[in-house]
Amino acid sequence: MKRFLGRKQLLLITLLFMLMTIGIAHATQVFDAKTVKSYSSGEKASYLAGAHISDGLAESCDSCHTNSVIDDSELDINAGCIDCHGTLADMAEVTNADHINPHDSHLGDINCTSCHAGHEPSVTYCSNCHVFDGMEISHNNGAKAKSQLDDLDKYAKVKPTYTYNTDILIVGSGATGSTAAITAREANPGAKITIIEKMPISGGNSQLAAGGMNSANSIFQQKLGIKDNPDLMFLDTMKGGKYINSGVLVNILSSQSTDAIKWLNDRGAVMDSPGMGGGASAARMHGPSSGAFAGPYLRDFFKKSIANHDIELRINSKAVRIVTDKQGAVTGVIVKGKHSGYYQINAKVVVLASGGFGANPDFVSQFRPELRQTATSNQPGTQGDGIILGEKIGAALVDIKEIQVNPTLLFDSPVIVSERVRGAGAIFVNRDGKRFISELATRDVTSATIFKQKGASVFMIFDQKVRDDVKQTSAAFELGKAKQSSTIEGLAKEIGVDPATLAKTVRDYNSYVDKKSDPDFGRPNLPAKVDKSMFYAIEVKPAIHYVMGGLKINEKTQVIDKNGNPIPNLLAAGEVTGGVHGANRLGGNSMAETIVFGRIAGQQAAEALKK
Ligand code: MEZ
Repeated sequence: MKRFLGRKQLLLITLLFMLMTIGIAHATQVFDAKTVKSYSSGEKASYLAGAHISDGLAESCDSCHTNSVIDDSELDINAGCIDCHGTLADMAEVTNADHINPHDSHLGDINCTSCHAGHEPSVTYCSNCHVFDGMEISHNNGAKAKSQLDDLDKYAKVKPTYTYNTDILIVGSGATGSTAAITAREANPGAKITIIEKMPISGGNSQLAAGGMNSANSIFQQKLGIKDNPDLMFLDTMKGGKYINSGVLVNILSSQSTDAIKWLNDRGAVMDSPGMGGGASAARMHGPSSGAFAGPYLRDFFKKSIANHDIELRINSKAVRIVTDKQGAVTGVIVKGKHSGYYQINAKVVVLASGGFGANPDFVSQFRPELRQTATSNQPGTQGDGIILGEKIGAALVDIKEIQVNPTLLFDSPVIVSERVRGAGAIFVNRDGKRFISELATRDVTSATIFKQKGASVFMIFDQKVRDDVKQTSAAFELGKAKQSSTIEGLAKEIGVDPATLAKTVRDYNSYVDKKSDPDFGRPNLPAKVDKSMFYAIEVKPAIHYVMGGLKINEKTQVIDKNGNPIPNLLAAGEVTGGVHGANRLGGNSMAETIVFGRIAGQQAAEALKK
């Protein structure tokens, strides 16, 4: 045999044989008495593995782990869950709930293990936003995800145990990272493109977007005869940002926004319904006309596109350090895989698309201490990792103190009631039953004014027409947080304000709609009276929604260092960067930024491979 096989081959065969033996032993091993005992009583019995063992549903580790090596994707374990319990859609039929069905949600088709953990208490992604009464999923009692904030310093010295090579590495799987990946793939069909996502679910923060994406002079505005142009969007954005934005970046945003919506449309994501947003001179916030929320709609589109474009997506994979060579050029990233541990991904170019830090109270309160206790609309992964990682290798930061507080978080819930609802005709009233601002003022002004109202929360009042026209009120109804009545006076009683005052407020407002002018607060659009029964009220309060600051980039999305030079091989786009929105972002400009700058980053990454 030695004559035919070299030393290496022999070693390989021996290794394979050993692995097979271990595999067989593993496959046939049933739980020993100690394991059964430890998982059958006490805390462990309530974890999924424990519950399965003590209920006699699992005979051995193999009942759940069909593969002895657990991959970060957790696909093998999930195949096991599906084998016994059916798909997510099957489970949705079983858990068909009154209000919210956790198995049929805006998060789309996700792994069972995104919410259910085997050997520790489950921390469901969705319980960060929702409270499911009586939900016992082995067993978290509604626990929120732990803050992902861990001092990235502790990773400074970790040693990767193996390396992996790719051409373009994208950190973050939201709209920006996905757009960059697809653009790079279209520009370079042969490149290896990898996206890493630290959360168990892809889609980032942008998958929670409700309202839509700004685009000036879009194909859809043209069809509807809406007069708008990029210059107007530029002026609105600069004014909204209090003129501290980078004019160069805003010019790119507005001038390329027209094509960005067409880019999506040409690939099957149709954002054909423009609505009005705060601080905008035209209805340019585009969402799908089906009324679907823009974020989940685009997330589904991106998920499919990523799969169809042969782009590798690694979930449960957190970037913990950017690797540079002696000249300071980026050569890759150290990753902490949930199961695979620390390893290094070498890449010719790295794109940071990892979002902001709105869910990180420690980060936020460094700059705005008064916001420490303020709620957030952000998903729990929005911790500022990319900003910290970039800064550690010398990236400059801009506008880092500029944190956006969105005025309309649904009370006692992290769901934003979209600006489109006000754009379609909802009005604000305070506890005195009076309007107190133009409903389409910019977010900074509106939030500051709401903080000054009694109770620091207010009501959005609207009628059946608005409810039918914009679906973005639906979360309030699904969560049981909307009040309703067939009369304005009845609604006033529901929310505890004086009926006669609220009736006068609505009467006055309706007369302004007739006159097309709001003498009280100068609201720029008065689309419809509040006069079609039923009438509704939703209590809202301000919440941290977005961070305007981040890594400094140039017009090519190259990350700029503290000396003003591009850091070689490092690009960034989206909320991880600063400069586009200045001191205050206009609603709809974030989605526009993800597509516009995601495309530039993708083109630049593909370009970099040619060098
Ligand atoms: O861009 C946003 O944050 C946005 C449009 C939010 C919303 O009100 O829907």
